[in-house]
Amino acid sequence: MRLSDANLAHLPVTFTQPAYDREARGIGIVHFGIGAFHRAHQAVYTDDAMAAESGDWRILGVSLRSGNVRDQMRPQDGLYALVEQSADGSKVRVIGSVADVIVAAEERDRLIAALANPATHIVSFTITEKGYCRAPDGAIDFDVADSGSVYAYLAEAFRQRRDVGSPGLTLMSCDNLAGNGAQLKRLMIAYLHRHAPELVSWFEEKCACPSTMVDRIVPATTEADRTSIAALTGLRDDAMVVTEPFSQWVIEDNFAGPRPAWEKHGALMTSNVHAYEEAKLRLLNGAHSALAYLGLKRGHEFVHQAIADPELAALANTLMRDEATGSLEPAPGQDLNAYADALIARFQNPALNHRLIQIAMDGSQKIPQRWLATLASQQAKGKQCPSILTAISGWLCHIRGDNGFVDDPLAEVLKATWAQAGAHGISAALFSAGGIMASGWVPSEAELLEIERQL
Ligand code: NAI
Ligand code: CS2
Repeated sequence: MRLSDANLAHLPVTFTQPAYDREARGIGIVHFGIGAFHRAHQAVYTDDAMAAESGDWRILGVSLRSGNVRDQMRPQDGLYALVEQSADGSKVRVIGSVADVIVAAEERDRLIAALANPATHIVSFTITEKGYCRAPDGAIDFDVADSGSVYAYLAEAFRQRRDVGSPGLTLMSCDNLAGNGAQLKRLMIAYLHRHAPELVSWFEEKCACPSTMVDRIVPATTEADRTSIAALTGLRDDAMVVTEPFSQWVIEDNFAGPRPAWEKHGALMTSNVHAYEEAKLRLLNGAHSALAYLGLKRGHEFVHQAIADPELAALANTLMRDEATGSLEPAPGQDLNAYADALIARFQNPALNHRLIQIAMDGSQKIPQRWLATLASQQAKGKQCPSILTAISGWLCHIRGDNGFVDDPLAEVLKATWAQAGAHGISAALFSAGGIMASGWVPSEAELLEIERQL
């Protein structure tokens, strides 16, 4: 038996179920990239908001790549279990905020109609760092953007909304990018300038792109997870997600129209997302990536194993408490040392099997905001970051293929650079001026040698 509206009654009473009439609620949000994170984060805040008050805030999920999630969720009427796991055990609830999932290329008309529908107020994204089609210098890469990215669908919807006088949309990025809202706006305008210049002023006037800081650790779901939930519920659930008890969402209070009252359910609305975002990207994600590459190098598989390794624990602590913290201007009341304590505890969660190889993915898209920003800021203060240099050497080993397949949009370029530069030139070839990873950080000769000494 499969989880579905009809089978909800079969669930143990201890499992929280959607506390509203799902069929009576309309779609108000279109979400691109309905992966595991969205289902454990934004969809949960939205489920809470709909349980507490009226409002048509159901979510139409959109996949730009495969039909997997559609095929997992549609037979379940969009329902799925959220399993919070910690050393104290697991807590299960069923989420009802997702109405359906479509594959963009297969249901283009339905997608455009949903985006153009005046009842749709918010378009949100968790399409990964690479989904925004940025070139290494941050500009839009039209080779990628013109092959089935989000931008074309949005442009068509803008046209239809403008032509009938419908209100603008809020485009809300929920990806781990620095200034994610501002980046999305800049890239969308660049796309419109090339493909629909007549829509630029409408977009700028009518639409909003708030930045957000998003945080909840959500490992990719495994077959073992699905087997255990089926044993627990007696129902098959292919769309379930596993996560930790902790969740945080900081949202810039900049919307083009109405929105769910997420702030009544734990989200923080603020005019200053920046400080939260930078701290999270440089401390949590910075340490995550270091643990990923160095942990794999030392034979670990999961985050909780890597953080239990005394050498890596020491490195993660130095990276967070000295190097990253030293590069930041904390917001009033933001205690970064206490934050680092909490992050270590979250990394240690023994019940969360977060694979290092999952975090190791897309390093070329992640390292700039996780490490290079810290290096540049500390360099401006005349300081070095030995832990990040060690982590960089771990990444270089990873892109060399030491851990097997390299899942990265720039994998071929990185591999070719390795082949050309070799161990005594690779870091300069990548990070020095003109390199594909060049940034505000200008590595010194000593730093380059230190990285290569550790390869
Ligand atoms: P996932 O692998 O479950 O889902 C990724 C989604 O992005 C899928 O829907 C996929 O189709 C789509 N996607 C991938 N590459 C794309 C591309 N080039 N263009 C358009 N769509 C693309 O991953 P998950 O866990 O949902 O993470 C997605 C993003 O969410 C992360 O990259 C990160 O920015 C953010 N995030 C994830 C957290 C986590 O712990 N998993 C926590 C905080 C943020
Ligand atoms: C991880 C993040 O895969 C990764 O890159 O570092 O997804 C991390 O789990 C989240 O940002 C936590 O909020």
